[in-house]
Amino acid sequence: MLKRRILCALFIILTAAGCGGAEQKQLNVFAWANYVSDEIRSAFEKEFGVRVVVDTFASNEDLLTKLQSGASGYDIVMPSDFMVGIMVKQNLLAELDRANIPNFKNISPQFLGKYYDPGNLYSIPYTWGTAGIAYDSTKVKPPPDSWSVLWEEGYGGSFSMLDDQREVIGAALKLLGYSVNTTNPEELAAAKQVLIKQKPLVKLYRSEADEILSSGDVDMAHCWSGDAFRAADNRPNLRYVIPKEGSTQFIDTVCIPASAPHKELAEKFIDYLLRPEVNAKITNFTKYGTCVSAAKDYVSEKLRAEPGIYPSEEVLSRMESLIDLKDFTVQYNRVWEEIKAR
Ligand code: SPD
Repeated sequence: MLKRRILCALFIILTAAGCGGAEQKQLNVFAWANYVSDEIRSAFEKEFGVRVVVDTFASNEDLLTKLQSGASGYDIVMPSDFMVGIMVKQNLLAELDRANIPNFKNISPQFLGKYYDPGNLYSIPYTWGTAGIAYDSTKVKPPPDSWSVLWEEGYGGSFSMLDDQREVIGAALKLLGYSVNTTNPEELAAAKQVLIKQKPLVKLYRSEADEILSSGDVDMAHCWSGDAFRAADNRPNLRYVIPKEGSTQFIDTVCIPASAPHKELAEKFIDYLLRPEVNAKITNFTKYGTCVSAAKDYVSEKLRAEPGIYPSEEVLSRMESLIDLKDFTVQYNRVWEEIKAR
């Protein structure tokens, strides 16, 4: 009897201390596909004695819709640059407690204080990269240097476009010589027309281009840089090009939703990601650029020397970051819906 009472008391004490609830010990992450490796996930689980569950999304708009629909249950989300600003305005993100993120000091200053979150009150940079074209050099000849290859009849049915409205409309705008952030209705209408013309040639719209390039489903893909190099590990004939007309450049971030059930644990996770050795593992896995200077020492030499991952200043000067288009966003939404519905 005494033993049972002692056990009961122990159970109540542990539960009140938050040690007994299984719910307290789960970190729910909502990330881009192939962004959080099993290695990172399980090492964090082991060190912190918690469970990490990772779900994935394919575009910033999908992530926004999920957060707008109410308590998502997610503790960590990974919006890109322009989407951070949109989410802050809609009160969807929690302010980060820097006291719980001492490794914030490891972030390279060039990735801090950006337009989308000037004080980095809500976001820390995770990786950075570009959008371009990955192609099988034995099948796509001569090597493409322009977005126009994605409009060539001869490649009809053999390539994919990202399933991401700002990126796809952005590629069409660049093809036409316009800004990816245009709010000129005529320029947007012209982009819509070329995308409608392109649609019969597109095998599929898919953001996880690394997967369909690796499996051989497509020979060419509009994709993000890291995904092209991930696929090239499985298909060595793949090459990545940033078209001469220019393209988009992005910083993907780590944030905590305002409704996160486990904010402190989420901050511990963010701090963990900012350890140089851990951050280098992220880069070695995702093949995107690191935002932590000391991590570069642990990044594989091959990746450090890859101009498709760390482009020259000349190439970077042709890139644009996506920005929040405010009220004009509805026009882009409409164009995207029309293209997808055809
Ligand atoms: N597999 C990881 C993909 C990361 C994509 N970042 C998207 C940037 C959108 N502008």
